[in-house]
Amino acid sequence: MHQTLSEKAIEIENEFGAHNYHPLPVVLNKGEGVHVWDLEGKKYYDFLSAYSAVNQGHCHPKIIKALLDQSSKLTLTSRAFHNDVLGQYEKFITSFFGYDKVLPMNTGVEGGETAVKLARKWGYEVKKIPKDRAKIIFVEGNFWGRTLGAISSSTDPSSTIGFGPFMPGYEIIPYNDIDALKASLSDPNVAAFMVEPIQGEAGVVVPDDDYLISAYNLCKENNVLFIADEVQTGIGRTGKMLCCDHHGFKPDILILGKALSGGVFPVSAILSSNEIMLTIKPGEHGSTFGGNPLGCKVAIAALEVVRDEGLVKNAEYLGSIFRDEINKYIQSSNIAKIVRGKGLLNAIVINDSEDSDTALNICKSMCSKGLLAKPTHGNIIRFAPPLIINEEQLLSALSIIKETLKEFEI
Ligand code: IF1
Repeated sequence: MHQTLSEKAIEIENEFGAHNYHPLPVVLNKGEGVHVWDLEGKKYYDFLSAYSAVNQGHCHPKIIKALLDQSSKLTLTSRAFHNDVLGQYEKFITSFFGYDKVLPMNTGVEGGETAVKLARKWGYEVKKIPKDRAKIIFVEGNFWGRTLGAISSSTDPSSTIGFGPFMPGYEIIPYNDIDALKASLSDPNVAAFMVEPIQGEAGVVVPDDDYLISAYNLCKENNVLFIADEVQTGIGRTGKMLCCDHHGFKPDILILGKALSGGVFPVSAILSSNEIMLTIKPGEHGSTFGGNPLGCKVAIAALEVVRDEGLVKNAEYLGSIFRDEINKYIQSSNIAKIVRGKGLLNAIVINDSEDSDTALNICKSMCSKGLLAKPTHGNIIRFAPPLIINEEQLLSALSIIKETLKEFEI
């Protein structure tokens, strides 16, 4: 029986790869700007952006140039020695975000792990919390990766079942509930509160306008560090450089990842003050690739693209068009219930139960019409195109989305 190139590629993956994902049956082999192409040459709008890692668009020429130039010079020294790029990058990124110091890592979850270790260290050395008693407060619905440290704070059974036992010293409270946070902070052993300013995986859950600033102020009042996980919301995605910028405060510890490299190379970073960052002494934390010259050059280029191409403003402007258009559609729809988000991080909640496959079928239908998106948590579809998208492309993508929703109207 004739197999397409994509079917053949999927078969090979099934045969030789772990089955830890269930992707849409599309095999991509080219990416440029807001578009990706599959093996059969079909062109798609990418409305997932590798979960906000390609904010700058696929294969951005300036970032690729930085990658190519550096990759033929020096890619990795380890931190056993210095290299001539790391200091440049550290100076650039600390000034870009307004922090004293950066600790360079690779993946987002390593960023989270580093933030938790840093907060604990600060708790013992500065706040004088008794040895091994430090607590970190997390919120229900959080997602910061797949390590044991990360899933220990998860309330999602698919992240936790079968992977115990878990990390001690964590407390989980409801999201968007200031009273619950206030109660948890009465414990003098709390070192930090770690939270996503908008919960990505939970389904682009946007808290009340005053939640984050109130939480930040409560942390200050209780000598607790506020850790913002901006791995998905950061770097322009929500229409501000950082999502916390919508709320007028700077987190004590900032975690960045994903778009920090424009999707070209794994780069993550933890930014903080001297007082906090210097509690970690030489040899107490790091990684083989953390701060490698290749990733640093790519990250500088990736941040310059966001700044120089006005991607933050573009996300703000086009995101409001996206939500306005979908809200208009919702007025006369019984399949689309809610649209929510900030900037170009949005989601549509489908009027069906979490375990229905309506959202997945809508995504499959949009895929056939040339738009890629993926449901999260059953009945929620996330829409997050690269921030370089223009108004004409957004409107054309919106017509695909609305045309597809119409097919599913009851
Ligand atoms: C997968 C989810 C998104 C993140 C936040 C830290 C990390 C992530 C807010 C860890 C990573 C990725 C992981 C990826 C899919 C994607 C995802 F669906 F899994 F939950 F975006 F919502 N903080 N999110 O969103 O960063 O270690 O992955 O670099 O696991 O399939 P990482």
